Amino acid sequence: MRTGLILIVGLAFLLSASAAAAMGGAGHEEIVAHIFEMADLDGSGSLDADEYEEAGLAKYGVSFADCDADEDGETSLREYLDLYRRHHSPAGGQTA
Ligand SMILES: [Ca+2]
Ligand SMILES: [Ca+2]
Repeated sequence: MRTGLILIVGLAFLLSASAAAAMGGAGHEEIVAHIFEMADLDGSGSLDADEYEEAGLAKYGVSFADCDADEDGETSLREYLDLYRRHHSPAGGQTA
C-alpha cells in the first residue's frame, strides 16, 4: 500500500505544475479534484471502473476497489479526496 501512497503524491506533483498554472495556484486538494474531473469522462461526478482504468489511475498503485470505500461500484470525488487526505494526514501511517 505504501508504494501506492507515494505514487499518488507523485501523480499530484506531476500534474501540479500545469494544473496550478492553469488554476492560478490551487491547493493540493484542488489539484486532486482536477485530476478526478479529468478522469470523469462522462461528467457524472463519479468514476466507474472503466473511467478509472481509462485515466490510468490504477497504474499508480491504488486499485479502484481501494478508492471505492462504500463499494457501490463508483468512486465519488468525496471518496477520492478522503483517500488522498488519509494518505496525507500525519496520523495516516505514512512514514516515508
Ligand atoms: Ca463518470
Ligand atoms: Ca463509492
